[in-house]
Amino acid sequence: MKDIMNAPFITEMRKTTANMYRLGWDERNGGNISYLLEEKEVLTYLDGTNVLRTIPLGFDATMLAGKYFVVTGTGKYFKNVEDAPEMNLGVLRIAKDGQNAELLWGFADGGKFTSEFPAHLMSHMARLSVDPENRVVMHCHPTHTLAMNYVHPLNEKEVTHTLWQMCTECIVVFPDGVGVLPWMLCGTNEIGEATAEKMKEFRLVIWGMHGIYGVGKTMDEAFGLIETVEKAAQVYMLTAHLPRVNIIRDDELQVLAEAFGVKYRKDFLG
Ligand code: 2HA
Ligand code: ZN
Repeated sequence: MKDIMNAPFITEMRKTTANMYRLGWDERNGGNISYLLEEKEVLTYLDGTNVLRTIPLGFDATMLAGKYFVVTGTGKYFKNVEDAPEMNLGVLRIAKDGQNAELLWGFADGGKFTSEFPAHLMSHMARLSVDPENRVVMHCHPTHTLAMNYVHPLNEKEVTHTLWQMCTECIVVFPDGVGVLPWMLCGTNEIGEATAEKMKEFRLVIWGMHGIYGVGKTMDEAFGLIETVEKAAQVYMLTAHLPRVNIIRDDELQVLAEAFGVKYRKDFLG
C-alpha cells in the first residue's frame, strides 16, 4: 500500500482548501468539497475491505453505490485541512444499499462528512446524468458574490447577465449561466434536491444570501468557475454605486460567445 499522504487527491484537497481559506471564501467551518475518486486509485492507498465506520446518509444515493469520495468534514475549518488532513477529511465509499457511507480513512477524531453531503451527492448524481466526467462539487461563501446577493435582483437571468457584463471572459467561462436558489435552510435534503435540480442545467448555483456551488470535471474547473463569478461580483460591487459610463453591450457579448464558439444562454441576453 502506498502512503495516502502522498496521494494526489489528498494534496489537491489540502492545497485547494488552503487557497480558498486565504481568499476569504471559507470563514470558520464555511464551505465544503467532495471529490469523486477512481476505485483503482483509492485502492492503491487504502484497503477497501477495512471499513472503519459506517455512517448513515439520511437519503438515497443508490445511483452512487460503490463510488469513492474524499470529502471535507462537518464543523471542520478549511484553515486546518492543510496541516491535519486526517482530522478534517474523509475517504469513503457509498455502500451497496445506497443508504450509508463506509469510512475508509480520515475523520480521525470521530467526525463525519459535511452537513451539506445531501446537496453534494445529489449534485454529483445530477451532474453525472448530464456529464459522466464530472468529479468535483465545491461550496463556499465568496465575499463579493454574497454581497451582490443583497443589492441585486436574485434571479438567474439578471444575475447571469450582470456577471457577464462585468468581465469580458465571463460569458466564455460560464456560457451556461448561473442558477439561483432563494434563501433556504441549509444542511437539508430539500436544499440538496433543489440544488441538484439546478445542476442539471448549470455548473454554478447561487444559494441566495448564503454562498455558491460550483462543479467540474476537475478541481481547477470547479474552482475556476467560482473564481470567475467572484471576480465579476467584485467588479460589480466596486462599481454598483457609481455612475455607469461604459458597458459591454449585448451585441458585444454575442460577438464574444460566437468568437469563442461557446453555446451560451441566448435567453439571458436582452
Ligand atoms: O459546512 O458552508 O453550508 C458549512 C457550510 C454550510
Ligand atoms: Zn455554506
